[in-house]
Amino acid sequence: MKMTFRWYGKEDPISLEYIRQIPGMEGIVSAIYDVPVGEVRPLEKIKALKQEIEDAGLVLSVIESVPVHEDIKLGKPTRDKYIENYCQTLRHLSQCGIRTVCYNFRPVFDWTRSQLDFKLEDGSTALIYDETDIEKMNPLSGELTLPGWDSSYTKEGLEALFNDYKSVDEAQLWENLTYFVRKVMPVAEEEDILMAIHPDDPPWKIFGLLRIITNKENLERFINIYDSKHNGLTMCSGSLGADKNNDFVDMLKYFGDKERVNFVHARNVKLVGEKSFQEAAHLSEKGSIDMYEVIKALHSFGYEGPIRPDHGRMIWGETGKPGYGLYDRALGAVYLNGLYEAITKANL
Ligand code: CS2
Ligand code: MN
Repeated sequence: MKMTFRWYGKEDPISLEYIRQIPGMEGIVSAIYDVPVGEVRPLEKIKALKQEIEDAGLVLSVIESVPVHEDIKLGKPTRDKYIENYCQTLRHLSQCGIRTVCYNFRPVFDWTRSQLDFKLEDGSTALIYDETDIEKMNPLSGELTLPGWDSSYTKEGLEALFNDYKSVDEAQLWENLTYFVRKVMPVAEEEDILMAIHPDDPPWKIFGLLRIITNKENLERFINIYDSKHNGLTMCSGSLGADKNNDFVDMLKYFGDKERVNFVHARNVKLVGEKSFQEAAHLSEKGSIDMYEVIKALHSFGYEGPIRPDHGRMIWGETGKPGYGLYDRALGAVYLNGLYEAITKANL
């Protein structure tokens, strides 16, 4: 496996120089952030990003994400134009040597949490999801902003979008995903890009909005839409592992053996209720995910692709983007690499 770190570009308070100083760090996961969803990511911008990262002694390993326009998820007639733009972006990325692209297919919101600075017993803070708090929230109030929310939506824009989704049921959302996958994957194959859909985070319906990339059965249904290793998965332990019915390690082995694991996110979560969880340090004993078993699974199918520590806590007084500080994610990266070294040597 190749250890990578998410970096939010020039806006990120963490410098590439610091990231490079994390022992065992090989690559960067980033994106073109200043182009609207649905538009082509221009070649020049990708080249500049790649250059900046290489100048710092790292490589640009993964683009996370190339976001999917809502019209595609809604199956609107305008989707063809946006799908063509998506394919053009893939061609540009390939020209720059990018081989892995992460994306998601979630209506309206990316990841959702109820609190950003929940104090854990050791004084660090973490993101949490509390079912009761979420139920009290009104996403259409026009006041709510949480990480993972697209703050560019106006109140009216959000209302219109919620309305549009009223006519899309689960079968229709699958159909819209199928349409997208069948158009995009031939291009990904031609351009030698491994696509990696990210599971829904959390993996259940939220604010009445459908979520379909949620469990083993649905991941299986997804990979069967298009039979190619290019149509693969981001196995995110914290997203899938938030549902107690998901056996993440079993899923990892299952899809790894089928050569569909194209990217891995390692995040630990502590399940504290039916649909409530706290994000935790990466160590197995701190959460509900056994990281030793996760890395052992990756080792068992000879995973050579990128992995990154997903969210971390805020520790040592650090402030910044919730979930994306330097220190705890760096500790996570080193821990994961340590597990990998130990498992590799034990098997020799
Ligand atoms: C990520 C997701 O920050 C995170 O939790 O795992 O936001 C992920 O980047 C996107 O859903 C991928 O499209
Ligand atoms: Mn993730």
